[in-house]
Amino acid sequence: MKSIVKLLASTAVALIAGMTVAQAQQVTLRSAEVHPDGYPTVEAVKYMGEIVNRETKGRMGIKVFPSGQLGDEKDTIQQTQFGVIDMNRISMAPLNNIIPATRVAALPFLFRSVDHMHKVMDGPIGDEILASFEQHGLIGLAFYDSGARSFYNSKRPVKSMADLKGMKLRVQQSDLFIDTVKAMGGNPTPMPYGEVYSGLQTGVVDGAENNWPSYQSSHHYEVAKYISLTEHAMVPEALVMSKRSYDKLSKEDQQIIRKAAKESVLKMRELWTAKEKESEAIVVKAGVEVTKLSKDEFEKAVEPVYAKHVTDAKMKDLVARIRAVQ
Ligand code: BDP
Repeated sequence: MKSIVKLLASTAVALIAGMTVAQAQQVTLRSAEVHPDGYPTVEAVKYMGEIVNRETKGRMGIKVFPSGQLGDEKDTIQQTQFGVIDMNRISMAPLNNIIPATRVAALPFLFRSVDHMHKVMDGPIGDEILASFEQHGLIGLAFYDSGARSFYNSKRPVKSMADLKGMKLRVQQSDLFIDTVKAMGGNPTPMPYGEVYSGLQTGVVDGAENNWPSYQSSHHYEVAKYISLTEHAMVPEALVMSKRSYDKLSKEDQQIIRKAAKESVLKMRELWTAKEKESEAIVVKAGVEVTKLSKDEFEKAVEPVYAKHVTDAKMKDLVARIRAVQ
């Protein structure tokens, strides 16, 4: 009996000692990312980490795990909800099946221009969408730029919708995207980003769709040299934190995180604008064939996607308000 008491007492002492050490220790938030080092989103989150580090006098930092080291987006989103991963920079498309409000950002041809998208996402509508993440275990911190997405493939130049007919096209893991590609006549194949290069190379898929920086940095252009500027979707990136990790922080540290995330948006914008131009130049120099085409028939073809996905009053209202933003 005596020895048990002794053991318990010593364990308690060890625990308390451990706690003090832990409190003094630096907290490092692990952040998931599918893009490689140097990609604008990676650098923007690192930049946010520097601000957090400075503001907390070294108590807290962020470590970005690039190139899908922590898994593909669908998996890491779940792990972020569980608190296994603290932060995540993801496209809003793989959030579509989890958080209804994110669907508006992936609706084809909803944003009229990058300017329109910025006005919406930087304003109250963007804040409202970010706030809706919380009931799904995620804290929406900020949106990052992601340009416009266009189709590319290994088969032929796509000059009109007829050329897309029957093509096996990789899409992000989002039902909305599956329906969008179907509506345009393609044959959608959902697949994690990290598998697309080999999918294109081996012919599992004929094509995919993405923005210039992803097309270039993923090397997809090497195995799918025909790109058509359909610019059918402008899906901003979302920077999120696990609600479980967030709730462990003091109110003061939570504010530091929120503010640093917003500050990194400006940095991201600068990096993005430069990278878009650079990536386009790299792929053109490498010999990809760029096709400009009229978007009218594509826009018309996706009308049923709205009929299917913008059904409840809340979504209808959100879409109407987005369209009204000048
Ligand atoms: C890129 C996004 C990235 C997505 C990828 C994709 O930045 O988050 O994983 O598209 O298509 O534009 O999966």
